[in-house]
Amino acid sequence: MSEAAGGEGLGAFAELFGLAAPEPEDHRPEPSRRGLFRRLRESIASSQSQAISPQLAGIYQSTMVTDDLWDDLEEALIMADCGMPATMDIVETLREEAGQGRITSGTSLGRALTDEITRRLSPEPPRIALGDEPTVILVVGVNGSGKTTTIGKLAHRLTELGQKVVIGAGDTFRAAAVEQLAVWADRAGVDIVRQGQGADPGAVAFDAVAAGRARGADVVIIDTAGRLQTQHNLMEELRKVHGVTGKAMEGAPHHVLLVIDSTTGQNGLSQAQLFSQSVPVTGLVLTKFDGVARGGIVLAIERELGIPVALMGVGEGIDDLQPFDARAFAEAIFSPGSGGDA
Ligand SMILES: Nc1nc2c(ncn2[C@@H]2O[C@H](COP(=O)(O)OP(=O)(O)O)[C@@H](O)[C@H]2O)c(=O)[nH]1
Ligand SMILES: [Mg+2]
Repeated sequence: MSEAAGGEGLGAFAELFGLAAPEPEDHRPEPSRRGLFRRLRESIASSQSQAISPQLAGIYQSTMVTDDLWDDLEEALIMADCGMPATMDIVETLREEAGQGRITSGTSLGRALTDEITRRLSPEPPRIALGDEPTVILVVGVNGSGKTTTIGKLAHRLTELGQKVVIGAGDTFRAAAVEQLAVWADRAGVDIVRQGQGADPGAVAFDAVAAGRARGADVVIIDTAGRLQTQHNLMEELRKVHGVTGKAMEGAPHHVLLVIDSTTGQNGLSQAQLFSQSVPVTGLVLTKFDGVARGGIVLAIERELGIPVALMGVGEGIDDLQPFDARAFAEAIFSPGSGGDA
């Protein structure tokens, strides 16, 4: 069982969903943001030390603002997958701050960098507000990005918060996908609505919403396929599922979460562009952050498409999902020592 077992971090979830935070059963204090930062850092330290570490060391050891310092910063941002345009924006902003005398060393540059990334990623805190009727969440993303796993983790957290959850097995393309979701439903202790392999995913989504309403569910989460014969077919199918969901209940889906795997790097931006052309993506889930600690792609996505990050996957366990915290994210990637040796 992971460190986070037993409801740790529930307060942040309650906030994300606009729910009242539950009384902690064992009276352990909620972990602070520092605690979240530390855990993120621990989970990524080894993988990151191979990546951005030399640049970060270069930055934080610098006692003056030199050309080398700006080069290190630029490289660190590129290696963290922020993409060229976002990197250039950030460097320019920080150069202006340096010009105004607010950045005088590597350490103050590091602090300004974290502030700048936080500012860019959270103009306002992301919310997945829940209403009176079931709130319907459609989960989309390429195959293997972590959709099914995220749905299992999310169902678990919502259940812990006293919400009744129904999940719909809308990935009917692969038989194993329904089974995998059923295992997660079982673990989280929630109902699953499913049909056989090859069933119409729209029909499954419709049934899931109908079942959610009939059973008085608070949240209905719908899984989808991430791969079909062609990209065009996949996008058409998602558009259909989205439309059918709206027929089952006016206003649904209320949220469309796009799952992005941190390890896919720059490709995440094209994925976000592609998916948001077929469905209105309302939030991102950045998965597998534990593996690479890059994930700067969310800066590129925020810059190009204005889609905020809602959740972050930090492992394969049921508790390894956290509401996104821009500052903890920025610090986990760019703080001194986050590379292990700086
Ligand atoms: N390390 C790590 N692995 C993850 C995370 N999220 C998902 N995975 C793994 O990624 C693989 C694909 O996940 P899955 O949910 O099946 O992806 P889907 O095809 O989008 O439904 C599985 O082996 C998951 O255990 C995460 O946050 N961290
Ligand atoms: Mg899946």
